[in-house]
Amino acid sequence: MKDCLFCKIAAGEMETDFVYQDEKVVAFKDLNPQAPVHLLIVPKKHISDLNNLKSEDSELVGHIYQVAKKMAAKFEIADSGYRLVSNCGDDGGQTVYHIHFHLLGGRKLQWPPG
Ligand code: DGP
Repeated sequence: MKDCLFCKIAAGEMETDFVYQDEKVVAFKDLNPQAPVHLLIVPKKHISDLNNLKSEDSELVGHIYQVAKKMAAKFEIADSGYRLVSNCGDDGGQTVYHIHFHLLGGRKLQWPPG
């Protein structure tokens, strides 16, 4: 989608160091990390937010979870633990309206989040 930051990143139109990519998703480090490991896992398909996820996207979301598991192992946080989170809407803290999943780890995370 034109003018979507994460569409541009996923299409390779912006200087980005991908830590993972395949035909469906890309993963890269968050610009503003909230933990020692903070990756964003982003589908190449433009879906604005969780409210706009269709049943046909279920396989894609399952794939994202598999990629998250791989990245947790790659970044050595699998054993200590980590969090996979997708913010939705204003109250949810979403700032980029292209669905994405934050993979956070490398420190003890607080619950409930602020
Ligand atoms: P959210 O607030 O849940 O929509 O998360 C958006 C995240 O995207 C936020 O943690 C900062 C990150 N971000 C925004 N712009 C860029 C960018 O250009 N590059 C990278 N690597 N991360 C970005």
